Amino acid sequence: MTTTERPTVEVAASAPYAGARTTTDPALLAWVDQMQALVQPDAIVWCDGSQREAHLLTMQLVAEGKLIRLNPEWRPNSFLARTDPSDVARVEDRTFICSVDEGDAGPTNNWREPSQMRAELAEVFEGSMRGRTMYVVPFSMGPVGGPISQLGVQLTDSPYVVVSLGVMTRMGSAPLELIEAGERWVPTVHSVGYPLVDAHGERREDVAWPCNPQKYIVHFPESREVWSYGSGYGGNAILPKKSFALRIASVMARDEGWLAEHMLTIKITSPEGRSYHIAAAFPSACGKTNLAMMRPALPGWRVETIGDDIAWLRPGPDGRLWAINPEAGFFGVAPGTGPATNEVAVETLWGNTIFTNVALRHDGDVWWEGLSEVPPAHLVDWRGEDWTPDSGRPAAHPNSRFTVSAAQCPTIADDWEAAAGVPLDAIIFGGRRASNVPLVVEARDWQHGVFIGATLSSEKTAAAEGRVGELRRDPFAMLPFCGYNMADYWAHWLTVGAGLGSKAPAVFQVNWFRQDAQGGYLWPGFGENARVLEWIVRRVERGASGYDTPIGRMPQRSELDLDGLALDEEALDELFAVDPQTWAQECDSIEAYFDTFDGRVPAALRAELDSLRYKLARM
Ligand code: GTP
Ligand code: SPV
Ligand code: MN
Repeated sequence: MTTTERPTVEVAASAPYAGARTTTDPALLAWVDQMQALVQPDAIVWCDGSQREAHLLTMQLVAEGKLIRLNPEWRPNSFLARTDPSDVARVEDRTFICSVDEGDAGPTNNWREPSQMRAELAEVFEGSMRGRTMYVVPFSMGPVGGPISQLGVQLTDSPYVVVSLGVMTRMGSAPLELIEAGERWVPTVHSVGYPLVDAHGERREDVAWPCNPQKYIVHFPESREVWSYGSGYGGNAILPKKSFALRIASVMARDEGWLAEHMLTIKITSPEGRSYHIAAAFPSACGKTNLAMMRPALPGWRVETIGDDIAWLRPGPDGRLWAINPEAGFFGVAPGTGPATNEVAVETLWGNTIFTNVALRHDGDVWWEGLSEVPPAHLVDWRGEDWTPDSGRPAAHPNSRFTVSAAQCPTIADDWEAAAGVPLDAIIFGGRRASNVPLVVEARDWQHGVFIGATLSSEKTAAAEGRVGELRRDPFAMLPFCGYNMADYWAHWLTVGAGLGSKAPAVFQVNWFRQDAQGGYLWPGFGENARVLEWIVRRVERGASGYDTPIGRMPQRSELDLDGLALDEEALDELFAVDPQTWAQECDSIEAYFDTFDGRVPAALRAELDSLRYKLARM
């Protein structure tokens, strides 16, 4: 039998939506066959990415009680998903990098020996889709056919994930055609780990959010594969996003001379009408979406959105660094998103949105902390329980999220889908630091910028399981996402910079989260961050000089537009304070951190540390 003659789809009586085609690609077919034999689904559906398909799957999810339709009067074509309370965030301690050599995963990743992990996976995946449909979802990260774009296929038994993939990626027939034309693609497989039929043929009822207490988010960097088991939460289950576009892509990028980064991308236009492109890396839940959708508080400035979470950067034929947003949608943090903080996001979410773990209003709309100043008197919280403002717990989960198409964003830039990307003028690193790190500082050069990125630290947020608020190193905001040895990744950044030479983007560090003695934020943040972006643009234009400090270049007071801000001198001093003593301690902690990398830290970064210590000592 030739591949084209094979039976196309086996449709289970219980599967209301059944895609109608298969593929002519022998490698893809062989892989799907092999996976089918392992996970034993009742049916296989090849997804075409059509609106009709998304509609039918959504209707199916509503019928099964897995999505709640919101009141179309307030939120047309929008839905609420409530996860199992145990499945609300990324599980970093169950995320594995299975490189052949343990040293290639490095001390910041959980390493497992590949063949041992394969054996474990074979066990948990065996029969894991019994009683369910397996969806085959071909996808493109980046515009279909673009020179920086990459292809992949996700197998999943979660229609919620399929619908999410339809928003977050370009999926279906168009990427499949490229795969059939012989383009490279990455296989990814996902199961919620809740089969409906056991090994003895015994059936059980489905639940609203199937998942498994045992979770595996597994990456094989050499063979470029992803296996995810037990979770339906976005960061664990939407595999093209963190698993492929960051963990696997970072390894591809290392091998091929590009960069896969946890960065937003914007286009910013000055009152003089000059436009620049900026990418910024902040750890999870540290303000990327907000900066990407900023409405500048400074008159005459305009920010347009290109991406809010991931950027792929590649040196272009002109010697500059070009960026694309590989995603097609936003999987953004809901809490804190409101008219006063991120009005653009609020406008983006008018309809066609999937909300996960937010609260439900009695009028059938959604609510979360920060959407309005005064909470509604009565809500159904993210667990489906009654809630009032004095319940003493948040109504929406702190990591509740929205999934929405980027095209729906009112500030989306006209070049956001430019296949070759946009040329970067500046790169920003940031994090949540209650103390020590100033509002803004410019790196002296690329190498110093890599040092700043490598030593980035931030207080932990609800985006991952674990204790919130704890300070940890999060180099390049990539701690949970770098698919290889972090020290080798720093070396790769140095190599890319050497290739760019004088055409490399300028590098900056920002901190919106510095606190006063009472624990209040010193800086108003959000749209007011435009004042910092203005200085960054002026530095790129060589219109501001700043002044040198041991940790980099900071703005002269006169160079920062603080008009109309209620900031006293004391707060300003604190925002830019560089204390030689606490910085000396910071240096000790950096050295101890570098020492965990088994001699792999590039000498250039050790030299940066030495030079920082020298300058601090002479302050
Ligand atoms: P991921 O999607 O997890 O990668 O997060 P992100 O980096 O896109 O974070 P996001 O922009 O969603 O912001 C996370 C939280 O930080 C939200 O609750 C925001 O309201 C808050 N936040 C964002 N920008 C600022 C700021 O400038 N100042 C303050 N104080 N809070 C901010
Ligand atoms: C993050 O945690 O950095 C996110 C959300 O962007 S998730 O896709 O869940 O990882
Ligand atoms: Mn993120």
